[in-house]
Amino acid sequence: MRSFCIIASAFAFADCALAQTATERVIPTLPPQINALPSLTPTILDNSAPDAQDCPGYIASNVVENGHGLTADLTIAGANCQAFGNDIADLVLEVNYQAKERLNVRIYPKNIAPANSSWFILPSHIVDQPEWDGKTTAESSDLKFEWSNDPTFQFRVLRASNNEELFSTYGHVIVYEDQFLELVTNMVEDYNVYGLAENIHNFRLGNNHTQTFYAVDAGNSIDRNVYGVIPFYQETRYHDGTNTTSHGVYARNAHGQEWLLRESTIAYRTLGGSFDLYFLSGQNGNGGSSALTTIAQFQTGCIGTPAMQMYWTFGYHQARWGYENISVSQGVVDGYREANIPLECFWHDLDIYDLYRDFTNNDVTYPLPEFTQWIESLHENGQHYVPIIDSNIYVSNPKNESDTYAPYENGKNLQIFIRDPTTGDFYFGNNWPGFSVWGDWLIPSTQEWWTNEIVNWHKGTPFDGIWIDLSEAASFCAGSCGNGRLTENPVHPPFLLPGDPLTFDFNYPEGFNISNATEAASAAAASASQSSVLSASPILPAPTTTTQGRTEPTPGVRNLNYPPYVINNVQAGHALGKSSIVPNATHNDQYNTTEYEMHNLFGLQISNATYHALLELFPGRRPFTVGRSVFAGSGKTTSHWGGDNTSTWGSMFLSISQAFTMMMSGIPMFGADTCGFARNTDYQLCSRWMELSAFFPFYRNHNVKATIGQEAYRWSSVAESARRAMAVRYSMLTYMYTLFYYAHTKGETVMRALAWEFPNDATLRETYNQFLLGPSILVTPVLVPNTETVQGVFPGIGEGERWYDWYTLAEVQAQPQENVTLSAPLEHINVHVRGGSILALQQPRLTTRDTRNTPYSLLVVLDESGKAKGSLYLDDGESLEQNATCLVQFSFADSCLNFSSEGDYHASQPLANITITGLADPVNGNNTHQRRDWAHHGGPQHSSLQYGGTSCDTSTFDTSYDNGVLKVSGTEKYTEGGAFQKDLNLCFEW
Ligand code: MIG
Repeated sequence: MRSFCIIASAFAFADCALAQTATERVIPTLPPQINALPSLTPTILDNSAPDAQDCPGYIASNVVENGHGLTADLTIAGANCQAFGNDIADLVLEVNYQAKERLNVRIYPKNIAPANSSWFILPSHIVDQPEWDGKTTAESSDLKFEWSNDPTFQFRVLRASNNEELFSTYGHVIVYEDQFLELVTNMVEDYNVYGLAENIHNFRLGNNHTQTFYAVDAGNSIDRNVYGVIPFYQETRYHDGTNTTSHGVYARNAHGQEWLLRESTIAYRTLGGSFDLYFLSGQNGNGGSSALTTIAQFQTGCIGTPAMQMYWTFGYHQARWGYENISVSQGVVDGYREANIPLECFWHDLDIYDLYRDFTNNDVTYPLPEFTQWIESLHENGQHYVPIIDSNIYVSNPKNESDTYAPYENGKNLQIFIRDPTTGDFYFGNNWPGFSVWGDWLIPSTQEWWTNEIVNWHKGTPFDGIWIDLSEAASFCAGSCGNGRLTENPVHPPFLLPGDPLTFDFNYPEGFNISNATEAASAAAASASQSSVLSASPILPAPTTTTQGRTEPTPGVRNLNYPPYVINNVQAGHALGKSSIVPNATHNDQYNTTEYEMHNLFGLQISNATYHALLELFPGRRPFTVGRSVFAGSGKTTSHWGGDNTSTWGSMFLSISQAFTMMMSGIPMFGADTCGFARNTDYQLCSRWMELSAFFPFYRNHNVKATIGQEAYRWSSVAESARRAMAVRYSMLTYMYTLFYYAHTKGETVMRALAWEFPNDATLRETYNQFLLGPSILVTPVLVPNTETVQGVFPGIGEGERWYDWYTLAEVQAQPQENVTLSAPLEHINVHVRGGSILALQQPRLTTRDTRNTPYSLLVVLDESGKAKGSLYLDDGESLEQNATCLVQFSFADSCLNFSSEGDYHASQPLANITITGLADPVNGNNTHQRRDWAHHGGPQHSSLQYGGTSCDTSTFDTSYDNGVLKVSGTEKYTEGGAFQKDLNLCFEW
């Protein structure tokens, strides 16, 4: 199979895929040359490449201090070195103590011709540019900037309180060329750096990793560049188990770039722009610093906090590429209903379109008005609908009057597409529909056009949100390959695509040969025979490539398509123009900004435009848009999915660290294609993955064409896993929603690494086989096949932490750092609740709407001193601006439960019952607390309830006590006006 992998340019599925079905696509086919580009050696692998550190560096002069920082001139300290571009002799340095916790260092060219400004300056209207708060001074800052001219300009950033060096270019030169910037910081030994999203890599990035940033349409690109670019890292330093410190660095630059994490340094290299560095102290009010504070500072101070999502979006989503028609789609909806598995939202992929053209409907398979009615039937059942929109727009055949495609014609009239510099006409790339153009988001009328298309399309396809795909932006050919060929549309690229003949995917997850030996054998045979048919008569020839090394910088010339520094782009051949709009394509703004500057921003811009279109369509309602390519700040408007992963155990595992990077990047509405996108899944992997993703904010099962179906009801074990995991998820939807409220208002994280919650435990610094949801829920998924147990740690044990099994409420017995073996039958995911938490729960139903209408219950989980607290945020679940909200604070101490709320939002569901666990003495360590010997009495003797200040009769309560767990029901009677309408005080006497 591997030898026929000629799909690799568009689909870096390690093995190519797919379909026995006949293609719907029409020849002509583009010639192979149209996809062929020279194959380049990435500079990091090129031993003959110049070392930019041999450049002369700069000398600072004219230093002017202004109380909140300084400005200076930087002048090149020797001859131009032309390492990977043309040196810029005169630079400006600006240092600003922008806020107590944030220091900014900017270095940019002194003389920028207006027409060239986009080479160097990233506009603040596209990506937020943090500025001085107007009050912080050098003295009041958490941080301290120091510099020296000896031997050339170098700087460092210290923590003011103890002079801890956080960042230092001492001993390294600054390199500033028109296509290459470099600075190098010294790192502490065995440093712990996290973030640099998006990546599919270990959580702790390690001391020997290169993170390349260039938005790319490539599946499962482990350790390489991915769809998103968020140049921010957080560093943790352990100090013998106490007072762990943290700080962060954000480099506001959208160019192609690389971060070279090496043993004692990190080198930061970009293909342009400026140095615009933000150092975050990570310090909270107490002078200590933490990862969570650093991440919050990045969001609140630099990029903006994430959008609040509609309540229903936290329900379960089913997508797939290959739902052929309405009745197949309805079959999926029915399948879920019949299996009693919640289905909140149904998603359609390209299948709904006529010839893959955005905003159309396929007359045969998805005809209107039946299709409209079908979507409305979902709405009637409390379900939702989200379709895909591709980033590229089909170009009408100019010679065929019956082929006028309105979205293109409308955009053409407005002249709003990206241009080909060689012809001055639009840039005609290629994607699913054939020759395609792309909206130029730098001009305002592009938004009007996009809004208009989306609003019109909604009339027949009444969606609730939009899925934006291919926003890197992806093109199947290199360059403006439609030049002179537009009459050939629609056209197929010179390689097989998923769904083409002889592309059925016969790959299964690791371990399938053990769990399903017979099927594995027949899949291997079928795969071999497909391969031999394909090799006997190749459908399409493989493109040929030539080899070319790095380009030499030419004085006065910027080589956009082949910059002298070659980043380690994951695309075969590494060229920037591979599978994307080429860098020299131009925009229609006054500077004719090129894609070279804009490439990494396309995804951010199209998602923003979609957000605004949805606001027009649904005024006042929170837009739901899920995008593939993201940049720093995308979370303010969009959600994100992990892209084309594979149906493998490894891919499932890495989805957790990928999620952590998104939590760090202010894009918490994140989830991976559950059960895996490329390749076939199997019952074990899909069971485990349905369980795992139930604890990710965005919970969607999605699958490629030409593989077996993987809806949760297709295997009894997967169905059972899904029902059980979703029951847990839907019970705690208000908790997830409350976490989002704190993400939106304070930059708190939703999923959390154990290391973030337990910062002094250095043994957790690499851990991502377990994670927390907020501070209170610990998830320990099974990540390998053929097992019924799982190992996990229970952080904090021995230091006063208590953990309880979600299902039994029994306290976990473990030693400090012990890797505890837990029972994990296939349908079970281990979930534990942290002592000290109070969660408001509801009863799981098939939709979030119905779940939201069930009575509340409270789960009180005691810490070692018999206390707990929690909060609950409520609103209408939909409005961008809320008329009324409600924030409830819960606490339990001294045998009394209290809550009170603020705000006018009224949730009418009563409080049905209360469960308190942890009333027995802690099972771990030697913490026997005298004051809790009441727990041995076999339950409370009395209880007293004050609700809204009025004493209530508790004799009708139904109370049970068993082994530390007290259950009280019968509270409905007093709370039928809405559980949290009045303050509650419930005390027990033993
Ligand atoms: O060229 O729309 O990541 O989720 O199913 C592939 C088809 C285009 C890539 C997306 C994937 C989607 C697929 N798309």
